[in-house]
Amino acid sequence: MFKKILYLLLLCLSTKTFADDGYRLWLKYDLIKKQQERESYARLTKFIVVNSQLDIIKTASIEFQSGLKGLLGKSVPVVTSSKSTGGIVFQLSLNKDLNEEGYSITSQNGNIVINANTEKGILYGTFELLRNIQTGKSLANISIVSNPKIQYRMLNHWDNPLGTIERGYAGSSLWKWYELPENIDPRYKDYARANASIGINATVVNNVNASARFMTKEYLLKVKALADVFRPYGIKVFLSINFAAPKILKGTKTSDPLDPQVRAWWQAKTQEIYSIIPDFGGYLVKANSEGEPGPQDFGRTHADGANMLAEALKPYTGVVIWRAFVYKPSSKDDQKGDRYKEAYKDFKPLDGQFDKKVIVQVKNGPIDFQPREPFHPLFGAMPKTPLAMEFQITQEYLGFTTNLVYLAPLFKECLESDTYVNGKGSTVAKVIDGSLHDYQLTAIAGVANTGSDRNWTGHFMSQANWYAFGRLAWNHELSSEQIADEWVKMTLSHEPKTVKTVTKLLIESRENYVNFTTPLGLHHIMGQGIHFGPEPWLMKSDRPDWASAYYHRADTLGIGFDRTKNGSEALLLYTSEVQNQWNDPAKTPLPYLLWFHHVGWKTKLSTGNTLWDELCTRYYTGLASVKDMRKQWDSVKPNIDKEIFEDVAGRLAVQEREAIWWRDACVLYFQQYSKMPIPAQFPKPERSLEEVKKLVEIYQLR
Ligand code: BDP
Repeated sequence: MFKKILYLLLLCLSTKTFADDGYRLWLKYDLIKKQQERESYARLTKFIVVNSQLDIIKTASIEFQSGLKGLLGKSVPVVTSSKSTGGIVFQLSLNKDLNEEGYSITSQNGNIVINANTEKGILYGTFELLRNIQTGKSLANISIVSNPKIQYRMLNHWDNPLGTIERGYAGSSLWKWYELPENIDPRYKDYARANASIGINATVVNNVNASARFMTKEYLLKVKALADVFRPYGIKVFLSINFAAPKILKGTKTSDPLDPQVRAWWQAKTQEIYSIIPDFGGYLVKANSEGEPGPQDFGRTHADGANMLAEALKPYTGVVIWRAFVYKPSSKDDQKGDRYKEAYKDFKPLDGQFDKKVIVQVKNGPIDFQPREPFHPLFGAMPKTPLAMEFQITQEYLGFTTNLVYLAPLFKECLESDTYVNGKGSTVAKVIDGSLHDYQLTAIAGVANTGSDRNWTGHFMSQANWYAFGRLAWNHELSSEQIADEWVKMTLSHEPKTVKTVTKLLIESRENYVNFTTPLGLHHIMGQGIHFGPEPWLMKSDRPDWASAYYHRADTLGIGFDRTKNGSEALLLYTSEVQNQWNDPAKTPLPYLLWFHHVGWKTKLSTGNTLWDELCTRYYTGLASVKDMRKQWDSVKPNIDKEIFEDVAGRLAVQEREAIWWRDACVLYFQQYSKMPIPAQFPKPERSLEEVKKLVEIYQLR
């Protein structure tokens, strides 16, 4: 009897599938199902040769062991040398083909050798090898050489001291500031592992709208505790600073960057920081933007402010990352006023005036992380100043955590845009990886989407955006498909049809989102403040350029923002080749049309439709595509963990509701101007514009 119960219990345990809560991200290391496959990997991973005591190397070998334990179900011994074959060798030795963090993985005399110039290279190579196993690639005759194209691959956390996250939708901050430095949440380490696995090597832990308290000794000790956890994973900590910190903390009477006392304050503060965190990464600064203090408060320039901080960092390895996200309300008499041009106007004249330690961080587009933007006109315009890319991973304008939107295509679209500054092929990617202008510093930042939610990102599928950001930061030449394919295999399933279906769903998701929210180049027509849901009817705001009408300019004649020489002239900020692409409304690609032109409702487009009909078509097909996404997701149900399946399915249902909301709002609102009927093939919205407008209150979004 007892034996029987025991047998049943064992059977039960061995067949039970545990619900997956998504915590393990893409580092699941679940046992590979096919025994034959496991054995083929096991034959090549009999031992690991490690003969270094460096912390990061230790991290790599521990990760490798735990990875293989999970994937192959066996313990792999770590040895300091071996004469036998069939093992992995960590080889820290000079390799001219590799840069500081690069690695090679090759089959050599029956072993697989991970070679790198530094311990960080070994760590990244280890994760690459694991990824090869996780995604089912053969290791026989493996031959990989990989160098990161960008030096600083960073996350920017907009996390506040009291645990909230600006534009964060996945719970509260990961950092428990009050409990630090004494209490170290084990999650800090898992955060570091996840980042290291995709090559992220820097993190800014606090909001760009920065509290000065991060400069106090108390907080620096908390930050140090985080830095200590991240260091063995090759991750450096940066801090966002409040430019007025010297005055706020009562160290000086002013924060004027040319004031000797202010300069001395920053020097002393920087020295203190390095005495606490010797490998501190540096400062990230939002200045004179959206009410934040900055050098212009004292009649100084952004360069004056940045150079003061660079001077303070001079004795150390740190750098200054100065953000170009600035815009002032244009004055009433400025007929050509356009937020599009603000950063360019402020920064372009400063090219050549920044210290060598300064990087200027530019958002991908000129307005603000919209579902689609043309590339920022500063890219290519500052050959003497290293420019960093700032992408947003958190979905501030892309439906928070109820919308499945895979962002790799958005990132790639910007990176592959051609600035033409040095002729054809002068892509944004080549600007930021330094190859175009020979920048000595290179950086790329992603505004993080992580939070305290168990699955880190709220929407399970948004994990793919964190993953994609890291992979592209390492190598912007990877394709969106390739990254999606890897991610699906590592997190969801290996079953070929599932991989294909989910990859397709991811790839199409961003265009679908654009279609049901801001098709044809519409932008910034979302709910005010919250940046969620539609609000195209917003005519006035505290600032003109926060109102939707400022951007869509709908009237009885047409819709769109004329940014040509007849309008705001923003288009003139680009090279003539780029201008040629977007100058003529008849030739402007439809995704950018209303970014640059005010187009008549009845104008015929390349699709054969009038503008009005095309606009309606996009809203309706956008919704249809969400319905289709739901079907695609349902079709993979048998191969997806139940908990994850249900959660994503539920969010997709909400997304459909939101797509109807957007469609109804925009079609009904713009129809007031076009005065044209909704094309006959589409059913009319079931509610009135007034009813749709009320949803903001009903959902309590304000
Ligand atoms: C906008 C956000 C705001 C940020 C700002 C920034 O709405 O919360 O503080 O960007 O990047 O997208 O500084």
